[in-house]
Amino acid sequence: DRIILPYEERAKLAVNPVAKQLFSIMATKKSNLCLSVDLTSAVDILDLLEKVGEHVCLVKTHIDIIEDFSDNFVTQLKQLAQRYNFLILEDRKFADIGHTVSLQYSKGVYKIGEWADCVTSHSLPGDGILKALNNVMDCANRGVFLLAEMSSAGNLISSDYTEATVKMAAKYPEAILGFVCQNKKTFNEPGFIQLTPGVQLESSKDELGQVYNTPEKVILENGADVVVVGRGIVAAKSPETQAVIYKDTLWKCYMKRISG
Ligand code: S5P
Repeated sequence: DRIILPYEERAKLAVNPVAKQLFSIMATKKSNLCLSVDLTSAVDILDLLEKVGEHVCLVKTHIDIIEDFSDNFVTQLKQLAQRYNFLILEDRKFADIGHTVSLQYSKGVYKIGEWADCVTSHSLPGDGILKALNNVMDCANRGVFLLAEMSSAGNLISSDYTEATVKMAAKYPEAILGFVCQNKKTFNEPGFIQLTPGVQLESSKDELGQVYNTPEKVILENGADVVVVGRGIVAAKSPETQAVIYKDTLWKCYMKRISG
């Protein structure tokens, strides 16, 4: 059962090197917290990461919401990642035909492939999307989280879709870090990582369909390995204090889970 294995053990079972690295960073930093820095100012993002970088294993960006994007932002982001030992996930949610996705990944203003350790992708278009990413990425230091489920109310993903997504990933194991999903039954492979968003300290929802579960629920019941928190930290009065609270709470749940 993957969910009772410690991250150190799962690092050894991961095929993709970035997945190995993420498991190792979690074990070293004692943090399974992914911060979703959904802010629109580059300066604000860098300020925030200066304060909370030491507490997170992964930083998730939506690069296309930043109003003052520049290559210098990317340089500084990479420096912070190095200094605080976290990885960068660009939450691009690719969803087009393979050819278009390979261009979206490597070209344009953002040149995602140059700086993001990993990206998110939908499986909707079929396995051409993974073939494209696999071709354009260097899987020695890049990888993909595939969306197998979503957190939002009323999303159209069915259990058949989820199952087919996991099967699709099995065709490109060297490119895949794991799945964005909500349920521990989604996959068994211990070398893959379960990335779970839709988390706050109290279960609740926002006014646009987002559904929040608690750390206990997502880690102990639902099998989350890395937990994505956005507004729970970013919109707090003191994001730094709140990041520590999330980090400690999430880690305690993980420790409880692996101790059986
Ligand atoms: O199913 C999903 C998948 C993702 S990647 N539900 C999500 O909410 N996300 C992302 O996680 C979403 O795009 C956002 O960046 C983050 C959740 O942010 P929060 O502020 O609701 O915690």
